[in-house]
Amino acid sequence: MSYTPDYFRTLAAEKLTAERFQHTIGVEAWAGKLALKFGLNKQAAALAALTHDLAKQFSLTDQLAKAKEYDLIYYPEDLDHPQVLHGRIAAYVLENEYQISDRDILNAVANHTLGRPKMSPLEMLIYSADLTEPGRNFPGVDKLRQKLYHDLSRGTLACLEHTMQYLINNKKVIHPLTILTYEDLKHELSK
Ligand code: DGI
Ligand code: FE
Ligand code: FE
Repeated sequence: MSYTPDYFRTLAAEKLTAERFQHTIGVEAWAGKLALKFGLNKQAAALAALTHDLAKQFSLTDQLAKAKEYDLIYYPEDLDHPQVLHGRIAAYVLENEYQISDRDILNAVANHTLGRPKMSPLEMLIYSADLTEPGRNFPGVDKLRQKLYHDLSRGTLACLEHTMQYLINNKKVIHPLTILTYEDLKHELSK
């Protein structure tokens, strides 16, 4: 059995709510355009896009339990904010139940919520396409899309800045990985 984008699109349609499925195919479409623009593997982008939120079908309580069971708790903050865990859980399931072995795809899924220092182009692509897919309509999203299409790394930095500002405005805790990702990319781009 080979697990193709078509397979995971059907799985996502079955498992996810209609709204989350719409979001998922929005990420697939936008990630596909960006992959073409930046010379990245379109099939890999589609696979990561279609699977990135698959673990969101589980309740937060179940996500927390699975993350503990699979040894996916890396920071104390993970326990206080279990909504950041679903990417890691999806990547674990893809590797262990679907025999997906492409490390870059697994990393892109695992790190789509918080990023990580030294993200690959595919990881940046999925992180940013998730925030700016066609269904998102927050103020400034078009500017982010333009920045991204122009320059993947600088666009991703702008996405991180947007997310941090959003968290500050809403008095939410900025996860340490979000900060590390931001500082790493900013440093990388200042060289
Ligand atoms: O799964 P999505 O809704 O498509 O988007 P996501 O995976 O980027 O975000 C999932 C949730 O994680 C969303 O509610 C925002 C939250 N989040 C992302 N970064 C941080 C965060 N929450 C906190 N407290 N701190 C972060 O740095
Ligand atoms: Fe997500
Ligand atoms: Fe998402």
